[in-house]
Amino acid sequence: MLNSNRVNRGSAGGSAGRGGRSLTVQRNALESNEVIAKKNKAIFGRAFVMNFLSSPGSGKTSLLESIAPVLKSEGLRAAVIEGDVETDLDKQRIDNLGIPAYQIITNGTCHLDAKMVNGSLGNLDIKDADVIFIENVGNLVCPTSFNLGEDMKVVVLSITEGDDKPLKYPAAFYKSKVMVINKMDLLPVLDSDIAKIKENALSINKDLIIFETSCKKKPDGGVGNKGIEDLVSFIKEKVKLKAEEFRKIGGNMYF
Ligand SMILES: Nc1nc2c(ncn2[C@@H]2O[C@H](COP(=O)(O)OP(=O)(O)O)[C@@H](O)[C@H]2O)c(=O)[nH]1
Ligand SMILES: [Mg+2]
Repeated sequence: MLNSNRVNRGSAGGSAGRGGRSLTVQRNALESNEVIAKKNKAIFGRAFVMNFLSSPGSGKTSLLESIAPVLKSEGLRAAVIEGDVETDLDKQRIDNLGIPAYQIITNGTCHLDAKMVNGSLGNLDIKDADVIFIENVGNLVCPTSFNLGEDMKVVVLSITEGDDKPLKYPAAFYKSKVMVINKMDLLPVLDSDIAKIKENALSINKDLIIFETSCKKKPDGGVGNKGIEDLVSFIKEKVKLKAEEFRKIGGNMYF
């Protein structure tokens, strides 16, 4: 069914020769990215690392604002690496939570790569971090190609975006372990078909773990809802498992 929706746009490389050269350059870039990603993984150590992907505005930063303070209140240490093409506005939001954050400004590049993240690690105190969140640049295409050394990619899709997006941007859903369906509070005023979003996403990746969240603040300022609570529990469990695994192998596995 998926193939019938695909449009064949031919080679992006022009002539076969130029296309071949460009593919070689791309492959080399991805191979050297893998080498640095492995180094990042070693530096991350026992911290559990989540790489958040989504379209701009799906709620990546809002999710971090909802989750990180809860983790902090439960004694877990979080750190955030922000990726943005132009500004440090998202870092400012994380700073307001009193959580260590570093902003990578890509100057127009549409994704984070392992080298950019590696460069950030000397500027962010992650020595005692239990969990590190990476907010990637907002789009569902380029960030999917780059391993940053994370433990998992998390794709965020807000219900305003349409149930066809998993089919249109399959790599983001195929490469992620978790999908967060955000802005669930808007359901009463939208025609979003949550069952269809899930069906489409699971047709791309049958193992996706799905959370339904709302980051909308309550009158008391809190954002507690079952989706956020479930996501926090999931992260806590992963933090625990990663630390155990790290202890078991004496911290040497990734070197
Ligand atoms: N109603 C509603 N608005 C949300 C929710 N999550 C985020 N937003 C709003 O969506 C906009 C974009 O959110 P942001 O976290 O900056 O998205 P990002 O670009 O993915 O980091 C902001 O105005 C948020 O307040 C949600 O769950 N419900
Ligand atoms: Mg953001």
